[in-house]
Amino acid sequence: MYELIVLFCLVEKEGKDLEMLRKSVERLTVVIKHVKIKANMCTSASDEVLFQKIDTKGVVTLNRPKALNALNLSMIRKIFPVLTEWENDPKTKMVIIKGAGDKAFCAGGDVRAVTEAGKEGDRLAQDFFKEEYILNNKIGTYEVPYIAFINGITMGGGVGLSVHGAFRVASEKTVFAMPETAIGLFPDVGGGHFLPRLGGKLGIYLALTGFRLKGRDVHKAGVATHFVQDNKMEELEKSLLEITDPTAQDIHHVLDKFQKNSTDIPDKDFILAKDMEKINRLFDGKTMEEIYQNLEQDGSEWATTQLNTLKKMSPTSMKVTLRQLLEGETMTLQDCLVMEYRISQRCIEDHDFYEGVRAVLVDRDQSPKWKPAVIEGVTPQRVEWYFSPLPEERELQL
Ligand code: QUE
Repeated sequence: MYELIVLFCLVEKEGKDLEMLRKSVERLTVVIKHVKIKANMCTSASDEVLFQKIDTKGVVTLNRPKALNALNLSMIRKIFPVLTEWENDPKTKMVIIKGAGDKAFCAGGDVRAVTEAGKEGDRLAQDFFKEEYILNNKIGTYEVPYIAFINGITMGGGVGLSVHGAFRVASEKTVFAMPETAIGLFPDVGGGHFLPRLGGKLGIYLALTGFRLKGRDVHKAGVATHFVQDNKMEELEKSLLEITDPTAQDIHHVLDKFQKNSTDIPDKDFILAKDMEKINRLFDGKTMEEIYQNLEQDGSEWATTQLNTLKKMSPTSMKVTLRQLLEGETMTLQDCLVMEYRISQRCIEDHDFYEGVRAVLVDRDQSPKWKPAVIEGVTPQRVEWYFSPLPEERELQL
């Protein structure tokens, strides 16, 4: 824009005719376009993802604030090649990912679009999960320090864009959850890998109940690597971008410094500290029936509350999730994603995912009619089917 104004001034001064002006503007427009492509910058407000390369650092901004930056297939298809290009460029020393707006980092995957496609037998339902998990794996194996600013709603698909990376910075605005059992899905995007690696049975508890962690608790649970208060986030980004040729250690140092200075937000005990003994004991079961029995036998108010929460979730989702996390505990991220891709495709072939999205996100009546309606109705054979291999050519390959 500045260039255009300068050009207009020059033309005024020198009294060139209109045709020449038109040609000059045309040439300049082409030049600006090329410069933008070269700099890998997309500045149009309609772009769902923004990319900036600031000398040796890349910044990705999820840019659908009205949809809480929910991740759709076209965003995945924009992010993956840029992350790959940056990783392959030896000059890249750091990548930051953040969400536009002040509400969300990323509220999840665009599961509504996926279920609509699934009903029509559209490829999107296969492609979305496949390409999303390939992106999760890229982040999990990224060779350049990757920093996710998760200061806002971070659920499902948003967790997959952050938790496998080297650094995750939470603020008091962070709300973290893996809420998929409420929509007949399961905690995918590598949930089978990171959830069982949180302390004790915490991951199983978070996955089955969809419990929301907020602020410092996201850090205390081990989901975030750092806590920095929201009003310091901009300054944090600036400080990170100012480091010349940053190493992981330099980044650590800056994050630690900002965390130390985030004392406006009071530090309290971990919200689940008082419940961890019960979580570790009562959510320690090989089957959902065992966990239900543990909670029933305990009979405390807390246990009854948990039981009532679980009874609202998809029984199929819960059984599949429990097995996914128990198996995932000893599996690589890659093997977890292959397993999760199989499960995702079975969700598309089954009933509860459609019913859950309808009840929670479409009609919003919050009254899903699960099939089967109770855990006793979900047979071991049915669970087995969710984990069974796909035809060779449909399997996720990493
Ligand atoms: C459970 C979920 C999801 C959810 C709500 C739940 C989920 C998801 C979204 C979501 C939120 C905002 C959007 C959007 C989707 O909500 O996975 O497209 O704009 O993606 O209770 O699992």
